[in-house]
This record gives sequence, C-alpha cells and structure tokens, in this order.
Amino acid sequence: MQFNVQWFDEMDSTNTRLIEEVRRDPHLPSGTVWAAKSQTAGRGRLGRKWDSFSDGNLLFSLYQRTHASLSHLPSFSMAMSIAVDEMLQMFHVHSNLKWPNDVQVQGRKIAGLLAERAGDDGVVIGIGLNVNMTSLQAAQIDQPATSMAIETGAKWDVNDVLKTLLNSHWPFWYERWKSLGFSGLRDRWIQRCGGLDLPVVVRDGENLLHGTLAGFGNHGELLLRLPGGRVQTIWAGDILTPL
Ligand code: BT5
Repeated sequence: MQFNVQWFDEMDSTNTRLIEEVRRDPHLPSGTVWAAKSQTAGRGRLGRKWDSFSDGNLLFSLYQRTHASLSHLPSFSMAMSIAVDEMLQMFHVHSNLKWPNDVQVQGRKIAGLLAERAGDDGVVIGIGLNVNMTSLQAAQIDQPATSMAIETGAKWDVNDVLKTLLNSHWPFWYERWKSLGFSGLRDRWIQRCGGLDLPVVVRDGENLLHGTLAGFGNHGELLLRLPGGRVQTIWAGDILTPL
C-alpha cells in the first residue's frame, strides 16, 4: 500500500477538508493522508467534537477508495481501531477496544475514529490519537482521557507514530477487512473488547438499554441481550459501562 502524507499546521477538520478534496478531485489517489498539527473544529460522531491541544497529538484523515457499500463503513472503522490498538501495544501502551470506535486504556479514551463516505466509491477515516497530551490537558476533556505520553512517561514523535500505524499495522487489517469484512475482525475485536456476556449499558439514541454483550453482527453492529433474553441490534450508539 502506498500512502502520500501531507502535513498542515492548522485545519478546521481534516475529515471535512479531505472529503471536500475528494469531491473536488475524483481522481485523488487512494492512500492520500492529510495530517494537521492542530485542529480548530475537530469532529466526533453524532455532532460531538474532538478536542486537540496545539501540537503533539495525531490528527489525520486517510482517503481509501473502496467499492464497499455504506453498511461496511462501521467495520472499516473497526479495522482501523484494531490497527491502532495493535500499534499501541508495540509502544507499551496497554490499550483495549470499546465499541464502536474507541481505543482506551482502563476506561480512559486515547483515540477516536470517524469514518465517512467520500465521493461515490471511497471513505475518509479520521483518527485522533492522543500522543503527547499532558494530564492537565486530558483533565479538560469531558470524559476520562489519556495519551501515550501519560501512559508511558515518554514523549513521542507524532510522525513516527503515524508512519508506524500506516506501514506496519493498517495494511494487514485493511486487507483482512477487504477480503472478509467484519468476519475477518470478529475474533480479534471480541478478544480486545473484553469478551462476550459482559453486562453493559448502551445508549441508543434517547434510550438507555441494560443487558449483556451477545456479540456482533455481520457488519460489526452490536448485539445486546436484554434481560428477557431477546437480542437487540444496535447500529449506532455508545457503551456507557467502563470496560
Ligand atoms: C470520536 O467521536 O471519537 C471520533 C473522533 C475523530 C477525531 C478525528 S481527528 C482527525 C479527524 N478530523 C476530524 O474532524 N475528526 C477526526 P465520538 O465517539 O463521538 O467521541 C467524541 C467524544 O470523545 C467527545 O464528546 C468527548 O467526550 C471525547 N473526546 C473529545 N476529544 C477527546 C480527546 N482528545 N481524547 C479523548 N476523548 C476525547
């Protein structure tokens, strides 16, 4: 896989800008990566925001051409979460995964991912990974957060981290996702999210649902076993229980 990485000092949102660029230039090569040293309007899912503190954290978006349908977007983002989690182990950060798109360390979020359709046959995946964020900065985020520096006591070069992810971890999981879809990720995902049958509370829109984790469907959707035994499918939501 070939990646063409461009760094920018500041952007509102690397996802927004790269999606616009794909619209402007439909021949933009797959593997184009836009990374920003700081972001003024970083976006999360469902209209939420991604906080970044100037310099020292990884904020980037990757354009990947794919003919996969919209229903495959969630598992595409799960494949990247697995790659991020795998890479963090190499840096001695003991992360795990939290459905649908979080990488965390003992309940503190270290990375978030946002996959969005770009053009007719592509996807832009944005990744925010806290690399050198300090504890004081992490305390300003409205949910528990951490960084590679907090976990390891060392400062890291963001460009090295980016290159390691793109060259050593993403290609394997991307190929697996491309050939097998979520079924190629399921075992790894379950292993890294703490296993099945865990009690969980899930926010699905306005509703809070209590149940146990029954598994994941063909596209990575969460299957929640409700107290009566019925299994409910959740496509977009948040697990509120610390895992
Ligand atoms: C996400 O959304 O986790 C997806 C974040 C994707 C950010 C990247 S940065 C590069 C690219 N360009 C963009 O504009 N976006 C992408 P979600 O699951 O909705 O989580 C958002 C929530 O995470 C917020 O409401 C906060 O509670 C929390 N949060 C915000 N900033 C954080 C940070 N730096 N570290 C940890 N948690 C954070």
